[in-house]
Amino acid sequence: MVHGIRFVLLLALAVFSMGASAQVYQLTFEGLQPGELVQNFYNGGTGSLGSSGPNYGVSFSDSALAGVDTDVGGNANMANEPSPDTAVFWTTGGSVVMNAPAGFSTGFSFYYSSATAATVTVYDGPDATGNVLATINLAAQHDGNGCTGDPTGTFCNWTQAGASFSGIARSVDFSGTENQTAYDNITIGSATPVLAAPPRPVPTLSEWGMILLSVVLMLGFYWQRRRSA
Ligand SMILES: [Ca+2]
Ligand SMILES: [Ca+2]
Ligand SMILES: [Ca+2]
Repeated sequence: MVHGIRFVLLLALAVFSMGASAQVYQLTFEGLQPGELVQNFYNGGTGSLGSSGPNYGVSFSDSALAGVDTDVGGNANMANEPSPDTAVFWTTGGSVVMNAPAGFSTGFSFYYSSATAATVTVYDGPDATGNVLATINLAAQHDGNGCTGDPTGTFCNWTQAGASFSGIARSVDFSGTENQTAYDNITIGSATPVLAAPPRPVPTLSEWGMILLSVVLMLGFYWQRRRSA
């Protein structure tokens, strides 16, 4: 029995020492004001109008701005956003780049609504440079499936898309046409978008190791008490 416990303990320590980072973050863009540039809203700073969100170490190039549903007094002609009532889009600059200097692994995903075909590209370098880790091609679908909703909005059909990749990603290029593509529930670290809001980080391998270690220690004490009873 003691040998068995020792083995599981060593296993837990091995998992603990791997220490891989696999946190999942979801960007819902809620909290930004209509037309506010996202900028450092998710980077420990603020958007262009002073709004601040959780610090995920993620920033956006200057043209990225918040679209808030016109049904709630905003600036965006949309409906059925996966997290109401704010999404991200842009009106100048051709595309938007998201930078995550600390890097992320495993996968990348989001919901989108687009009147044109678009492509999202994940890179291992900053500012859409370095190796391409994943390419996600998107079809136009913004008013598809006969969608209606909340109560108005032409960009009413939202589809989830994403990709798994190996390596460490540091930037993402969102293409599409200005004013024709919107993104929401951008999920860092997962090939499928996380729906829970607010986002909760999933336990990392090292955290799983700690959980396993705790269970093993509790079982160990239990067995010892039984044997000495
Ligand atoms: Ca809405
Ligand atoms: Ca609407
Ligand atoms: Ca949202």
